[in-house]
Amino acid sequence: TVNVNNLNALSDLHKKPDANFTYGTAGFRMKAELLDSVIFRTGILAALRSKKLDGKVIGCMITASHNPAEDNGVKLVDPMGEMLEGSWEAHATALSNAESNEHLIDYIHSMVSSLKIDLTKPANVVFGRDTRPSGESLVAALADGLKVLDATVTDYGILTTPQLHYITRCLNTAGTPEAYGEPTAEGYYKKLAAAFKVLVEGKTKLSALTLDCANGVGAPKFKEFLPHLDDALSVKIVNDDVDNPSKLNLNSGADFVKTQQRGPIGLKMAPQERYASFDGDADRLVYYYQDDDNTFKLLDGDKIAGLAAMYIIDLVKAAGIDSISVGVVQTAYANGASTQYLRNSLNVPVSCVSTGVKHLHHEALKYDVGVYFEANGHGTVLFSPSALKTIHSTEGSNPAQAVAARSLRALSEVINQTVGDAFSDLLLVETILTQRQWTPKVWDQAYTDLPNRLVKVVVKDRSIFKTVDAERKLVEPAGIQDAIDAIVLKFRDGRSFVRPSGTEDVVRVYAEAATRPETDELAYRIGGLVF
Ligand code: NG1
Ligand code: ZN
Repeated sequence: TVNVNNLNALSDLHKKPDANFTYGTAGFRMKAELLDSVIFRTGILAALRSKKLDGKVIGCMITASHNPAEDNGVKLVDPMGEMLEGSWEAHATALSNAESNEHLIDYIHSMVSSLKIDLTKPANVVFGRDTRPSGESLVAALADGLKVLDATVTDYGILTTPQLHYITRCLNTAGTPEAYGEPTAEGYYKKLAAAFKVLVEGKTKLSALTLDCANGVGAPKFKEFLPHLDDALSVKIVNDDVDNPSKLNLNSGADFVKTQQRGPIGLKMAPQERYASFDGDADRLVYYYQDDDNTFKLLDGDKIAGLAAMYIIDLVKAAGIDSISVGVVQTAYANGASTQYLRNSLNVPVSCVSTGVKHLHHEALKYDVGVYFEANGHGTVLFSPSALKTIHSTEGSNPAQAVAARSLRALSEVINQTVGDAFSDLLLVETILTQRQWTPKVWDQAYTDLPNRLVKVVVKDRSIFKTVDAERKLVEPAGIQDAIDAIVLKFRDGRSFVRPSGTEDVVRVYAEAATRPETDELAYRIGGLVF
């Protein structure tokens, strides 16, 4: 059983405030001052998870991503670098809400017996954090939680979220045929850089990319990374001020650019140049440029997915291995024009799943090569074991096939297989643009986005909103969906859906239609149904 005295003493240092917590799609996330007890208990959970999995290494990332500087959060990473298994989210929530040390111990014991956790097994946990100042004391709370069950821990300091996912997978696969790389930031840089150099070898280098790091962890980490590229890529970093914590994500970063549909404040854009933004923990990426008539053009997660799918389909054909199935996974927030492009121009199967990366990741595993992106720029490409086997065993029967097969191998190395990764995705996009010698405008010409509008509606109780069909239909409150359908019918290319947010206390209304005025009117009318 658990050493109760030890737990009491440690838990008394991290008393639960009067609040209710939920481990949601983004883990726990809130004002940092509320998080101390939550993170302490997440440490206990991480150790239990490791023991349950026979001592496999569990990752723990302290970050609040694109949220304001005063927020923070925590997410657990399972052994292969994926998100915490869904069924454990409820345990995370229950532990965080236990009202007393006694309740906490009772819950731990109930987990131990119902999940058959052998407490004599070792627990191994690694953790990292973003640049938020609150991270330091929260790491101490986490370390205390890990002491409760005598976990062996390694503090990796400041990292991007995808780096921690990568390291977790490396540690758990070391010495096996699935070995993923050296379990350090340095190892990560080396792996990505080596693959990228193969992909752009012999091609004319593009003009410099301007990269907005949202004044977050992406800035120091991308600066560490650049020398590994040996000048294969020119990047000009902006918004790299991590010494002024209040600037984090402020008027900058991928979320700002995507939701505001404009460049970060203070960035002077020149026509036809390439720009990109990371979010605050460098797992999201969006690109953008300014057209000749000075209009702002966004190349979001949907555009990245389209570009990646197009390129991979071509490579697979060029390598003579088009038995490999390529599929794309989106959510309902994907622009309708992107879905049309994928289905009708690329002839690639497209699935739609609920919001949240774990759903996309899960669905993408069904394809030999599964491309998944949320419109907000979070996504990656997964290569199945059988696809990897084919790619590695293909030599090609002529030089062109051999080159394509080599590119596919390098692509599977440059792309982070654990989670959406802004560094990896940036290298993926730069690879394709370099290979094709494309400007952002040429990339953008694949299809034209339908005008769209995303609105937040504050309601009394968002829990009464229940959806089905990958969140595209409301079943409760009764009657609203019929009203939505009736309105949508009146709009050309109209599409709209309503769902409760998993991360904010709001209901989101999404609308798209043939023109901007029609889209705005559609969003307004649907919003009126919910309000
Ligand atoms: P919610 O708040 O459930 O809509 C948001 C994003 C998701 C995902 C999560 C996790 C939109 C519309 N929603 O979810 O895509 O990124 O946050 O961070 O962008
Ligand atoms: Zn993020």
